[in-house]
Amino acid sequence: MWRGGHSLGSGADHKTGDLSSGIVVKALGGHYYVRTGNETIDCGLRGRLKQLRLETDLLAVGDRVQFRHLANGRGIIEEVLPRRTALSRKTVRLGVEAEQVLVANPDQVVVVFAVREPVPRLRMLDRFLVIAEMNELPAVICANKIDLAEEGEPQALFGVYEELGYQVIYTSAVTGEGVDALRQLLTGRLSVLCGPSGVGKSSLLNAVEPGLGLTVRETSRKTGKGRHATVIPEIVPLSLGGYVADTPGLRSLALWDLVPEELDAYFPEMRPWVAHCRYPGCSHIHEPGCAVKAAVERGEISPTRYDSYIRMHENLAETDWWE
Ligand SMILES: Nc1nc2c(ncn2[C@@H]2O[C@H](COP(=O)(O)OP(=O)(O)OP(=O)(O)O)[C@@H](O)[C@H]2O)c(=O)[nH]1
Ligand SMILES: [Mg+2]
Ligand SMILES: [Zn+2]
Repeated sequence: MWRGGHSLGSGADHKTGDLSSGIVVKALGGHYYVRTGNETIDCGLRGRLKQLRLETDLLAVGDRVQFRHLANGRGIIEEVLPRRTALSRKTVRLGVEAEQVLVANPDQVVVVFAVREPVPRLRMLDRFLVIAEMNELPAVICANKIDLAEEGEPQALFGVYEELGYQVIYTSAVTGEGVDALRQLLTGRLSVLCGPSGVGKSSLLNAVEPGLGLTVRETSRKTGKGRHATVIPEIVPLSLGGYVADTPGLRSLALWDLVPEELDAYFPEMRPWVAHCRYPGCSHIHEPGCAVKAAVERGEISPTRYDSYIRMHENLAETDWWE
């Protein structure tokens, strides 16, 4: 696993013409801000790299690059290293199916939900988990605002996910409980933080790293429609090593490229059963002899998770079912 950016690059003592390696932390209008050591260099892209690539994005935040230092303090990217992982969605470019990369090389997705305020919509959590599964990224759940909950309430809400094998950490940005565990989880990794508005993502990052100074909402309000950022513009370096993409953008990551027939593959608890259904291509909704439904009836699959599956299956034809 790639760990942080501390050992990368030569720091401030580089000479013009030297090659350094680094990671793209921000991409804006043809400028790529590359983190190397403890500095960030404004880089352009070598012309030969600019050839239109239809099948995937040329560069995204999280990409590791080799760049050359220029006399004016800027840099020029000479090479983009192969991506290890990606959080991406399918799109179509000039009639060709293509990949839009939201973050390159993430190590994990951290899905943040509040125990209360706002009331957790676990179906939305299930969608985030499906996105992580689709992208073959490990997902960790962070249940925040435990200071607002009754004794045992957080576990009652999120325990089912622990049983599924997902790591769940219980936190409060107010009391600081669980913040060490979150810090440990984020250190040395590139994490994509996602979750509904107002659950405390920015507050948690500020608690993990005082001085980060991310904007925290005074009161949580509903996100206006029309805010549909599909690219993640920036990843934030952590002083302990590691990077975090704190993004509202995932909300708009509709799963329109997922076909209903594939959905069962992204519910880990269903995987062992699908081969035992009577009919191949069973939707696990109305067919007789369905091993998944039988497992639900025996209590081996959570009824709420199964309900999420059914809703997602029904809604997959719709293009914008995030909000
Ligand atoms: N009681 C309590 N309040 C919290 C906690 N974490 C955050 N808050 C409050 O919840 C509100 C929203 O926090 P933010 O950190 O802005 O939430 P966010 O997830 O970054 O929201 P967006 O940026 O809109 O996606 C603020 O009023 C915070 O002070 C917590 O652990 N406990
Ligand atoms: Mg925020
Ligand atoms: Zn079935």
